[in-house]
Amino acid sequence: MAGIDYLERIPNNVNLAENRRLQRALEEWQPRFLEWWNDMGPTGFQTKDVYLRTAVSVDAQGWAKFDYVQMPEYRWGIFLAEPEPARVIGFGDHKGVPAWQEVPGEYRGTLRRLIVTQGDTEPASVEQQRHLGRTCPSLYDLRNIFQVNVEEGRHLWAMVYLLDAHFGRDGREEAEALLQRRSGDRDRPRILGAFNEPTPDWLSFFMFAFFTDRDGKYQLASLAESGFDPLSRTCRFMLTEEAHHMFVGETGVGRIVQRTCELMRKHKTDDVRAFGGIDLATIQRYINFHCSVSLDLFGSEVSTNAANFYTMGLKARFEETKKHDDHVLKDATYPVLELDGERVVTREEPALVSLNERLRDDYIADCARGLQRWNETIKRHGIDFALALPHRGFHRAIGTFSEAKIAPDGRVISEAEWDVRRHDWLPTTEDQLFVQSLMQPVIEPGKFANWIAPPPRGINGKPLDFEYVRLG
Ligand code: BYC
Repeated sequence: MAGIDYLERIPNNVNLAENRRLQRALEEWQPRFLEWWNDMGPTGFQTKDVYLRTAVSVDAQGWAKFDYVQMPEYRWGIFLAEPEPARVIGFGDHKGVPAWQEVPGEYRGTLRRLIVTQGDTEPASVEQQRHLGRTCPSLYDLRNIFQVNVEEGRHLWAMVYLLDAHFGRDGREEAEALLQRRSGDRDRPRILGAFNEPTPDWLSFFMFAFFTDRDGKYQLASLAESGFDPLSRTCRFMLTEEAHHMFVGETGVGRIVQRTCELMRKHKTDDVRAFGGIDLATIQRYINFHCSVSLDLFGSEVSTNAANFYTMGLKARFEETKKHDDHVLKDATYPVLELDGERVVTREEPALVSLNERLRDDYIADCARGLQRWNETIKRHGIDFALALPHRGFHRAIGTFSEAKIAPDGRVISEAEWDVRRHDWLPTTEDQLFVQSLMQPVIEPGKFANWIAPPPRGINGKPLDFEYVRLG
């Protein structure tokens, strides 16, 4: 396959130079993307050198090249994973037929909608995080958030490539609209709920990278199984970048937990706020919030949309190819937790309509593994406390549980009890103000804010006091 041409305006491994129409469409979009990046990307720092990783080839050895780059100069490009020779569709009604290289006409609208929904999250997250540079806890963390931001930008490019290459004029219109919607805007919000929530502080950012980026992992993995081969290949490559975002989230929260434990031990108190730490109870409330809004991103428990995506061969289960069943699922069932009046019950539902819930199950199990690692840190410090995921019905806005009030332990409760207890379960204004008060920038190389422990090692073998962002 072609290598990546870095001399081109748009680095790519899709032979862009040979497709003039597509090249022109993307070159017309590029300045508008940069305009959006300048308006809505990270505030400040745009002319600073940041030690960034750039993809230079998609094979295992070469996709991570580290160097100082100014963010607007980042090589946002189009990279698809290597094609799998003779790939066939692995599931649904078209199981066994060669994977599509072109959009099947009858699924055009559905596929476009999926790609647009995926694409919309990428610029949204950059918008949500744009003010955080000003309050970074260290240059190491500052570099990490910018790495995440430029990669989300590249993921937007990935979806815009698909729209421009395969959806003609309406694809171009959708590519434009991706730059027009704005996170949190009342009149033209981003498509999915979690991407309209503010990310006002670094605790929220790390939680977002842990919980919401992890939805990205599961959705991208399901789309990587798609019968539409260009979507599959682009998602496969995006997943390699996504792993770093979840690393930032898990280690970010983990380092906060560690620092909190150190302060608890040192001062022999649970109330570490007086010592500039974030108490475990507050961390738990942030977990409850970010977990619940991210659970909403999987859609309704019982969804004909999800069934259609599957039977059409557009979106599969997590690790579809590793599962040992018929990959058609017409006769299968799946246990789904549902609301039955005052009770939460398990019902066997047809497997096809339960695919959102099944993906949510995989996701919850993955989140639980991360929490376990944070809890090991707490245990190592001899502290008797465990962070927990809230029940999947807690604080939901989408699906069956949105119709009731559910406590974090899974009890269906009255509105009155909810009103009294919600401040114990979700971040309060006071929590937010306290966390905000800690957000003072630390920009001296090798120094870290008091509320977060340093990481065990730097980026790409560099020391912790490396100048990850040159502010001079
Ligand atoms: N907010 O049958 P339903 C990432 C809509 S994150 C608002 O329940 P369906 C990233 C739904 O669109 C990964 N609306 O659900 C992370 C539908 O509307 P229409 C993003 C919602 O369709 C961090 C209606 O409700 N990728 O990459 O089975 C940083 C009924 O839908 C929500 C994808 O999501 C919500 N939470 O599944 C950067 C993959 N939930 O069509 C990036 C593509 C549902 O009736 N998207 N609705 O007007 C999908 O696969 C599906 O659209 C969903 C929803 C899983 C999101």
